[in-house]
Amino acid sequence: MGKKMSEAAFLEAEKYIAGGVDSPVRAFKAVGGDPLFIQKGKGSKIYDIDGNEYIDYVGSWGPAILGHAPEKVIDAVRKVAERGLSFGAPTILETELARRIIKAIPSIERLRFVSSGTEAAMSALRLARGFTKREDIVKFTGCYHGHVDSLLVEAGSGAATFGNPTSSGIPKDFARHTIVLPYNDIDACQNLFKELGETIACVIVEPIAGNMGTILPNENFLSALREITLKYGSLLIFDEVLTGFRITYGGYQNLMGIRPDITCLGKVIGGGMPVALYGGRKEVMSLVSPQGDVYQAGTLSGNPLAMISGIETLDILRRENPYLSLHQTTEKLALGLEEEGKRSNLPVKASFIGSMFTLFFCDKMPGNFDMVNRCDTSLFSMYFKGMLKNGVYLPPSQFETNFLSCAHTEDDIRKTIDISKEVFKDIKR
Ligand code: HOZ
Repeated sequence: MGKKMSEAAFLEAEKYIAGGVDSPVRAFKAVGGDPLFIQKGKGSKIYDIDGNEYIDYVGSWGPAILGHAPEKVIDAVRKVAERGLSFGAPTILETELARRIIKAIPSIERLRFVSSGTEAAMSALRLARGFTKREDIVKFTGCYHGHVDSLLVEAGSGAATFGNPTSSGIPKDFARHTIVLPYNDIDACQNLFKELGETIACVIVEPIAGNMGTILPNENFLSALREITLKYGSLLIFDEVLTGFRITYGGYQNLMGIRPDITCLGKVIGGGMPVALYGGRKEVMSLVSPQGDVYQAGTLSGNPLAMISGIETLDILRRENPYLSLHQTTEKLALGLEEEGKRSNLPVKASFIGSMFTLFFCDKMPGNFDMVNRCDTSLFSMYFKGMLKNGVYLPPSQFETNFLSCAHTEDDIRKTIDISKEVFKDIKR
């Protein structure tokens, strides 16, 4: 597969853009090689500027649940664009999208749209601190909630990929109030609350961790977090930026029957446009400015193009309810890959739920960040490169989640498994 144009484009980009990319996970630093420059996408495929076609499992890191360039969404965005791109004043579209989300997720009674998951998490923390008048926050190792200073501590995603789970440039004082616990470790959480419960404003968690690869919560982990936070008057924040409208129509919390106090959403709710939100109980959300004194704002928040893209995406998902079928397709793919890996005597473990999956190069299925860190990233790199060479675009890191879309076909799945089979054979342990 020729990559000359992408290579040249990257050299040019590096002259102007820090590291040549606008988000670190796009670079192929962890796996070696240069990133592809994408020309277009359609359905389950993306095409680079050299004209190569790839089956895409990055899906824009989560938003592309309908596949690339879904006609109805594109048409709707085009129509709204003709009326103007941004007004910095309310439009009815914001209410339309908000109504759909509130109807789908019972714990959200009021919400505020922002433009990225980072903003959503940052604002949710501020709100939790404003509401409880407490300062400490609890997060879990390997969970990633965007690049907020106080949350970029022992974080997953690009931070973990590049071996800097705690970023430099964050004053110690900013992270002083961040307490980090192992994911899935409820005893650690209980012990912490016994000691410091009265000072903790909130616990923030990805209910399914997706930024250290896909790691499922142990049974009772999330319900125990709910119980503990209620007992001590702390707020529970579910970061469902990855899982919102991805696992079911609503949040993963719908399936668990848990009501967090605040939820962060992003990705799917914007259908590929920059949209995120934080929302929760009326009583808590009423503190947000201008009603209350917790300040948060944004020039492009609730942008009309982003709103219509979200509305159309959610309407298609509600009508078509693809979630069971997505889960079955993902299961077939993930288990198919695991089986082929094992046939080649490789230590592979497939973790999956809904349309999210990770193939870990590990002897044991990881349940937390420490275990993920014991996976063999050099085997992963070989696998990634082999797949890419044969037309399959995976997230370029062992610490990320693959996403399927409604556009992935039986043929895509079969091809991906067949290609993997050959790639696994070539991987030398
Ligand atoms: N949460 C996404 C990756 N895990 C973010 C994508 C990015 O950092 O660019």
